[in-house]
Amino acid sequence: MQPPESLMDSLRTHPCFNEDAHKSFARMHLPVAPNCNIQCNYCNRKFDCCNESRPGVTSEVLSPEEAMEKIAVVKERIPNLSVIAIAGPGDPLANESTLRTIRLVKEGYPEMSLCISTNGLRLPEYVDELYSSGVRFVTVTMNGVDPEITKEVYDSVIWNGKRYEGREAAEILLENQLKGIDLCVKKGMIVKINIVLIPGINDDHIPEVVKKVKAMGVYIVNILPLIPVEGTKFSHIEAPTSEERKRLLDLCSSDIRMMRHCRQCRADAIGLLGEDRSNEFIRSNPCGSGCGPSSNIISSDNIVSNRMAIASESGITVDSGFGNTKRFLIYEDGKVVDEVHIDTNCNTYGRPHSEHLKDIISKLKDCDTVIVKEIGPAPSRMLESEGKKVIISDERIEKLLQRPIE
Ligand code: CLF
Ligand code: SF4
Repeated sequence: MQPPESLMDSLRTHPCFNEDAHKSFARMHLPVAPNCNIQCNYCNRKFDCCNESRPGVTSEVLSPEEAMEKIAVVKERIPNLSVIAIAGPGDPLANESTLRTIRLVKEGYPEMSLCISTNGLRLPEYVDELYSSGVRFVTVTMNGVDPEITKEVYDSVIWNGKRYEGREAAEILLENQLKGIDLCVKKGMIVKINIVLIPGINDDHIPEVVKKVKAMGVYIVNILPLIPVEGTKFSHIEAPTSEERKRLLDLCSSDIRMMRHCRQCRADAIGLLGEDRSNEFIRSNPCGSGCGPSSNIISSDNIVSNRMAIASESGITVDSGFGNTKRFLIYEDGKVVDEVHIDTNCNTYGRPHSEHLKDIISKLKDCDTVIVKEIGPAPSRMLESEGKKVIISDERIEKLLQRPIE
């Protein structure tokens, strides 16, 4: 189906919906949606590592406000960013923060195309709001149109506060997916269907799914190979080969436009498809698995080489005072090289505040510059007596580090 004329420009720059755009235009996923309302038998969102790339994985979950700050940083570094999307790590429509984020993005970055990827369970009730909030690209992951087949794909569905399993769960999900797709198409949104190819479960059924969604006015279909993940019901199923997937893509391409360049992105993916740069922008190293602290958001141009401790909980601005910060990010040559955590509950155990300050200072002993949002005269003197430079600032870290520290 031909998309509305008014969306042709957005389509021209969408790296997923338009293969010609995927080498020149970047997308950014905002991981603001941790909750999910169904359980797919191939999904395990507990595993979280910055080295793993697949849907459902993220290195951090952001609030809408943090997501906005992150966009500003990413936009400066990736000027060809054209799409802002919400794709998890759970289901966007099972999280209130999704719509709040979308509205903020629409207001702050009206030039961006907005995209969401959902399981479709709550799509019918959100179509109007998504549309009025500027979302024009919608992906629904739909693994079958026959509940007898899809009941094998889903462990459970939470609907109206009740948990369903088996055929009943599959019927509820399917009814909402079809209704949601229909409403989106009628609204003039561009719809993509993702189908996970699960050998032995839905492989023979996929052509029927494609025919059905084509008849409904869906623009493009994406067949993704199952990634067998540890700890899931489908961990024992072997992933389909690229030949098996290609055979299906070829078979179905006479019916509808097929996506062949999907990279099965993480929920916090950033950059061109195939060149994920999310690791550059995470605020800290949360996985502790040897990935190393991110060299994130910092440009090293014009930076005087020294070891600086910056009080920042957001990782984006200098946002905390010396005595109450939960952490210092340690920078060398403009890059994050370490992180120092401060126990801010210590005063509740009756220790004098001066002990707490001494503790912090000893943790920063090998830093020559300390940058904080605020600091009292006593700790400031203590630091200076140890030869450390104290800078008070509430600037963006990136900006701050772009000029030499005198
Ligand atoms: Fe993200 Fe998905 Fe929007 Fe693209 S990804 S929400 S449509 S902006 Fe793209 Fe990644 Fe494949 Fe998704 S390559 S997994 S299809
Ligand atoms: Fe995981 Fe997405 Fe399925 Fe939810 S809908 S269980 S997040 S794959």
